[in-house]
Amino acid sequence: MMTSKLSSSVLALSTTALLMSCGQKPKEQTKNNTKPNVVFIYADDIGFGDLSCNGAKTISTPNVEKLANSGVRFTNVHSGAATSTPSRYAMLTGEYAWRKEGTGIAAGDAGMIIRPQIYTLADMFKDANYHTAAIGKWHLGLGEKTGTQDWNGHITPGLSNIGFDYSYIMAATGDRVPCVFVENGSVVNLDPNDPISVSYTDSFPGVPTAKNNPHLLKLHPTQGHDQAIINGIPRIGYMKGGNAALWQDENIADSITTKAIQFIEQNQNEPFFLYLATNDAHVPRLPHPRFAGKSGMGSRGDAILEFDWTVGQIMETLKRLGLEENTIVVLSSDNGPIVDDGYADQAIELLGDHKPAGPYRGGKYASYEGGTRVPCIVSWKGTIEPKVSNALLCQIDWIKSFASAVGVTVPEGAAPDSENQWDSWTGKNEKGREYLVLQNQDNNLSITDGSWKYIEPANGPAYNIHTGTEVGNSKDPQLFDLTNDEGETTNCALIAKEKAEQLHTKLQEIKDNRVGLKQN
Ligand code: NG6
Ligand code: CA
Repeated sequence: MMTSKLSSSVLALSTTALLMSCGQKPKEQTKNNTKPNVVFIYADDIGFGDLSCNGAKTISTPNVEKLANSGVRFTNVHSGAATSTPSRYAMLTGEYAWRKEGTGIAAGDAGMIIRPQIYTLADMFKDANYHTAAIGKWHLGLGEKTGTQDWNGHITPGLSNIGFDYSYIMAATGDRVPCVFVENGSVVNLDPNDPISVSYTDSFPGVPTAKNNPHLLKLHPTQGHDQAIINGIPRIGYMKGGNAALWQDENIADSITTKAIQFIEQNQNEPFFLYLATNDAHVPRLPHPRFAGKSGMGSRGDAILEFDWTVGQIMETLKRLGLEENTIVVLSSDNGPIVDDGYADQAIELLGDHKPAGPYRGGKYASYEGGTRVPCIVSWKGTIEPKVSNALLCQIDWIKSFASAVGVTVPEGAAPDSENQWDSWTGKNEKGREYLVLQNQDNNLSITDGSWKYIEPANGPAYNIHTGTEVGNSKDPQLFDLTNDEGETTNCALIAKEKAEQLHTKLQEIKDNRVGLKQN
């Protein structure tokens, strides 16, 4: 590593000398002290109330708390959707996922959902000469078409086609096959004599399934999760082979964190953008044994402690390398919390008084605030004043906001639903958005202006068929006065008719407004 660094700086020097000797002005070198590094730490299924900085009393997350105390802690930031794939799609593209077919929760063999021609957050950072990486959970598909990836060769298109110089990812989720890491398009540690096969339709003859072999399981499903058995854990989808490449569930956080630290170390002398998407606290929750029993809340709580540990590791690395004051750290989550998401891991039994969504109603999958109102911290030591902000903002706004911060104009039509809210993200003001449209698991929409929330009448079950948790679908319009009723207990659609009408009209307008949408 030393050698290659040395030789590249020698190369840079000699290029400069060469250009100068030819009478040309050398292109200005990008220095780390001219552009801040940007690190996104993106949790999975961690709710607003799961962190002690947001008021959790029965669990302590000191590293997140320290970060919150050093930056802006937001109380009204939303993920773009109440589940992972659409939420991540919206965040990375700046386009509401409900505008785009095929952005629902992706299978592990889904084709790449963000096609190469779409302009992404990572493309934007590349335009600003950043070195970019995605490490951790991906869940936005890989390869040309669903079910056609060559897991034993080079999987393309992939993240390098949408702006990431480096990637080390889980293709989908911890509970979906293939249970392997993919580094720059190739499965890590693959033994060519034991090739991987993946199917989301058919089981592989001779390979035991969870459904027919419950005695082989070390963790049992409560819903679904009855197909492949990997490491004794039942999963979604079937998989055969690739034994040497399988991740160890207990080591996922360590692997991801190690790769993130390496990326920071290797890029400490240039501006970098790191999208670090943790597996914590998604199911199956198997945090490293050093966290076992530490939360007193079972593996869900322990996984939250593991997430906090990851945050601590990243902050320590930035400090050790002297990058703290030149790095913006953003922390958030892809959707609201869920307690039992399909495994008998005692999350419900051991929950006690803990409120994963804090004061908000619902959680993952839902139109209610708990579905998308997620933890969010933006910290930039020495530049951003610590404070609490109640501005209404969405992760979809990061692309245009950071573009303005690093001096990039996104191409015409790109990131059509994103707003430049840089002054709100940095706590200079609390203006935030005027309106925000959100989607639940069924793509049913709601709109909020920060004070009021309107959920459009919709077909579909009121409860998630697996988890039994409410998702907000109702045939009647719903209106909540968030200022006086943050827990959305009273539907005032029939009382505050004018407000309901106004938000309904606005929602239609935003739905119809496809102006500027890029063809893709
Ligand atoms: C659901 C899974 C759930 C989780 C979710 C995606 C079942 C019964 N439930 O279908 O366990 O994987 O999909 O979560 O299979 S997300 O956070 O990635 O959107
Ligand atoms: Ca999630």
